[in-house]
This record gives sequence, structure tokens and C-alpha cells, in this order.
Amino acid sequence: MTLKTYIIFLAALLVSCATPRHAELYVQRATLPADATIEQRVDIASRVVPSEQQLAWQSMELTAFLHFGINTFTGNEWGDGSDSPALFNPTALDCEQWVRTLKNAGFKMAIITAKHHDGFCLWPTETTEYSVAQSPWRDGHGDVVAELRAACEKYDMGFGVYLSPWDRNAPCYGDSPAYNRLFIAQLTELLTNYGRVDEVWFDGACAEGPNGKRQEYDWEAIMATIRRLQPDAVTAIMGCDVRWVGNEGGLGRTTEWSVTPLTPASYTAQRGANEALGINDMSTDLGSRDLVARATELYWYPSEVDVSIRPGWFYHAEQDEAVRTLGNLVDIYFCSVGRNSVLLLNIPPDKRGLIHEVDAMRLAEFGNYIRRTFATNHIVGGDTPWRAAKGETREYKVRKARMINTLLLQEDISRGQRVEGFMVEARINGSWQYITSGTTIGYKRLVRFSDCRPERIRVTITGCRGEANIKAVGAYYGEFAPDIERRFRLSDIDTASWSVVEGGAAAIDGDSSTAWCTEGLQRLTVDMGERVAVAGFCYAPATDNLHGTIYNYRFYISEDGQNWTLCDASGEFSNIMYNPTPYYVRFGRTYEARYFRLVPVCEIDGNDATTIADIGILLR
Ligand code: FUL
Repeated sequence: MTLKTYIIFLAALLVSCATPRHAELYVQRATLPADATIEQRVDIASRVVPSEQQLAWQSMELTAFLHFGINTFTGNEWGDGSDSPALFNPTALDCEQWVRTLKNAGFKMAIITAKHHDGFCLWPTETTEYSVAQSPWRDGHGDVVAELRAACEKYDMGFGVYLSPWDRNAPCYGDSPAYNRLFIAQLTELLTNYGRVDEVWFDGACAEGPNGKRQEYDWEAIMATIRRLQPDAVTAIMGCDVRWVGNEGGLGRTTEWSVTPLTPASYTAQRGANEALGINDMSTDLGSRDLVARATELYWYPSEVDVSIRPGWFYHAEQDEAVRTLGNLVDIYFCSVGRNSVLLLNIPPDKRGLIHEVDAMRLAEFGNYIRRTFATNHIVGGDTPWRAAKGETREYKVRKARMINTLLLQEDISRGQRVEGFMVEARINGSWQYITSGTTIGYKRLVRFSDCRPERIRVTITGCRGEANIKAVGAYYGEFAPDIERRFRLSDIDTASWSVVEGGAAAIDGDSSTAWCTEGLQRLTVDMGERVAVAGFCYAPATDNLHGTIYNYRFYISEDGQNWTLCDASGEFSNIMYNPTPYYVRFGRTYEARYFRLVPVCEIDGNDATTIADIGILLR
């Protein structure tokens, strides 16, 4: 190094050290002094930044879930841990097909349900017999996790594992120290034997185990295991790096703060902080000044939007016609990636062990749409960084005669999330017109508006915590992608000739937009008018109001309306509280019957109410 370069280097070092924005960033977590004023608190909030892992994760934008396991073969959404491993037998499993399909659609990571709530492990674990090793697939020598890992390696795709803390098979579940040991042993296998793991996903769903006991998880030991074995992985949901957006419908908040006082579940020492603030994962407000004013800690805890391309999380053949449409997927993209979140889209492989043709086609359409829409930024200079104070405006020239309807804004989140409000105007035929406005930006904000052909656009930062670091502004044109209504076939037989013996007619009118809602746990009894061989039934909850949604049920049939037979069914509409879509229940045999009866045993929140949007009978 010459003397001159040495002096320049030294000067640069001094300047960088003297610049407060470098010195005073809080990586992932900041404590708010009790006596700090609101201005001081907001200032601290503006300087909470993501860890390197969180930053890398956020820039993936599109990630994929692969729900695959014993439920794929039973038709359930949650298994109870008693299904035979012999059922697991994909006939043509090809993880390369999964990864190629995802890669071509623009996805950057695949997360596999290595173990779902049923406890069945997709890798030959030493911790339990309940795994692929006991299945006929590849004569018990298969390992889905290893095959997916290899495919991800080949196609340079990120790789993550979902390991359900709730385990309905493990006999020691609920015997807390013993199950914690088992869980950590499973985690250790997954994080040791399969190369790099980019995301570890711990589901929040949890109830009693087979012995009726509730598990106390040792989150500190679990997190320490991850930090030790895969220090670059992010931990999601019950972890501390990635936050559940709060719904399974693909919807980020219009105001989505990555800086939030919401304490991650794994910080057990801080238990109680969320109750004190009156917030949880599902709260509408997770980052306003009002919350910051009352908080004691702040976290960089960004949102992940998990949603399935199908009504269920697992593959069910009867949902082949209910795969989300392109328009619906595009809406989800705008409401997730476009709202400062990462999209985690579930594409469940089918019984063959392949991504089904319909899903593969839809993903290809989706990938093409996103690529086409964002291929050309129609404004000039949008990628010049801009340090904006509140009230500042920047104007951009639109390339000649370009039609636009989509705006992109990005903050440089490596320096915090700061924008609280923005407004966009367009100069059309010489006069300025308001076109859109919004609140938070964060990593990325996308807003759609009516087609227009402006000469210029201007962006104003209307609210901000300190100075915002705007990284990019873009204007694009997205073609209209219609959200055609998805078809749900609820019944294999026509319901027109049915009559209600007990209950409300709206439950059998074949229209799931109308529901029978009543106080009390009330049964529905239906006369089908003729004898049929009943193989199962379908229950559609009301999607607009979950009050009265049935969680546990009993289903009976009768030939004469007097003598009733209880059908062999799980008695649980698993996960319906988070994913209120039609549930298909199959008995594994047929019952000859003219009458059927659905008896609610427990409502999702324990309320004394019943809601049935629709019910159907399955013949196959
Ligand atoms: C939920 C689970 O109960 C579902 O089965 C699914 O795995 C979803 C991603 O999370 O809480």
C-alpha cells in the first residue's frame, strides 16, 4: 500500500467511524430505555436492522413449501400418528422435477415437511420407527430429505426443513424432558447429515400428545442446536428470525413493519411481553409509534406469508380443479412480496411423488407473469439511491409513451425500515394527478393502480422515522390476470332433492356463500330421498365468519332415520381454524344410507355455536 492510498484508507475509516448511522445500528434486537422519550424510541426503532441471514432470506422473495408425507396417502390434513407407514409409497418420486418446476417459476428455496404433526419422518431417522425406513417405498431404503437436498444442490436452490414440534406419534410427547431430547436428536440429524440448511421451520400448531399431556419445549436448547450446527439458517415461526404473517390466506398487512415489539416465541425469558402489549402474531398493528411508545424491546422480525396453492396443505386429488388461478397467485404476490414479506407458497407433491401437472402449469404461468411484468422499468433513474426526509419529493421521467399500472418502492433495509407514508403522483397531459399512496415500504412495496401513460411520476415521502434510505423506485405494466372463481365440487350427488330434518336449509343449498349459523352445538340431519352408498362427506365452513366453525364432529348414517350408525372417521377438521376451506372426509368403506347426520362436538374456539356453509356426500 503506498502512503497516499494508506492516507485515503485511514481517512475513509475515520469518516465511516464518525458516521453515526454505521456506529449505532442495532442488529436484530434493541432495548428501549424505560425513560426514553417517544422521539428517542422512534429513533432507536429506525436503527434496528436485520442480521445477515435475515437480509439474505428477505431477498429471496419467493420460497416454496412442499407438504408431503403420510397425509398425502390418507387424504388427511393432520394425521393422528396412527397411520401405518406401509401407506407411504410414492410410485414415481422425483425431487428433481419438484426443484426444476420451482426454479423455473422463480422460487429460491424449497422447504420440506421432514416431519408433520403425525410424527412420520421422511428420512430414515434413528429416533423413531415411524419413518420411511418402515415403508415399502424404495424397499425401506429411501430418504426423501436426501433426495430433495441433492436436487437443490444440482439446481442451486435453497433448502429448508419443517420439523413439527407437535408430534402425535411419539409416546414421550408431553413428557417434556424426554421429548425435548428426541426432538433435538431429530433436529441434529437433519442439520448434520444434509449439508447446508437455509431455513428451519417450526410450526406453532400444538395440542396434547397421545398421553394427553402438553409439551413444554426447551426453546433455548433447540435454538442453541441450530446456531451450533447451521449458524447461517434462519429460524421461522416458533424461531426468532422469521415471523408468521398471522393467516394462511396469503395476506400481508398494508402496514407491515419488520421492526416490531412482538417477542418471538423462542425468547422464553421474555414471556409475557406480548400479553402486556396486547399483541400476538395476528394483530393488525405490530409496529406503530403507539406500540413503540409502550414497548421495552424491539426486534427485526420480518413477515413470511405461508399459503397453499391448493385449498389444503397436502395433496388431495379432489382439489385438482381448485388449484389457485393465475390471477389469484398474482394477487397473493402483491399482498406478500409487495407488502414487505417473503412468500412461502406451498405446492404439495401428489401420491406419485410429483408436482401435479395442474400445479406445475400454474407455477410456470406465474413465473412468466412476474418475469414479464418486472422485465422493464419504465422510468429513468429509479435505481439511484435517495436519502429522503419527511416531505421530500423526487421526480422521475417516464420513458416515451409507456403504459404503467404498477409501482415499486424499496428501502435499503440493511439500514433499517423507516418510511411511514408515501404518495405518488403522475403528470398526465401536462397536469399532476394523485395516483396512489400507502404507509410502510420496507424491503419492497408494490402498488397497483389504473392504467395510465404519464410523462413523469413523482414520489413524496409523507412520513418517516429519521431519514429514509430509498433504494429503488420502479414503474411497470402488469397485464390483467383474471381471478376466475375456483371450482369446489362439494358433493358427488345432486342436493336438490334433499330435505333438512333437523337444522337449516342453507347448509344443503349447494351454495357455500350462504351458511346455516345457529347458537348452540346443533346437529344437522338430512334426508337424501333415496338410498346411496356413502363413502364420505364434505364440510364447507363459512369463510367470512369463523364463529361456529366445527372442529370436532361425529358423522352418522341411517337407512330409516331412526337407527343410526357412527361412521369411521377421524372426527377432526384439522387446521380448519387457520385454513377454512372445504374438508373432504373419506371413511375407507361405504355405508348404505338414506339419511345422514353431522353432530358438532367442539367449535374451533370452544364457542356454543354451529355454522355450516355447505355439506356434500362423496360416493368415492
Ligand atoms: C399449520 C399446520 O397445522 C398445517 O398443517 C400446515 O403445516 C401449515 C403450514 O401450518 O399450522
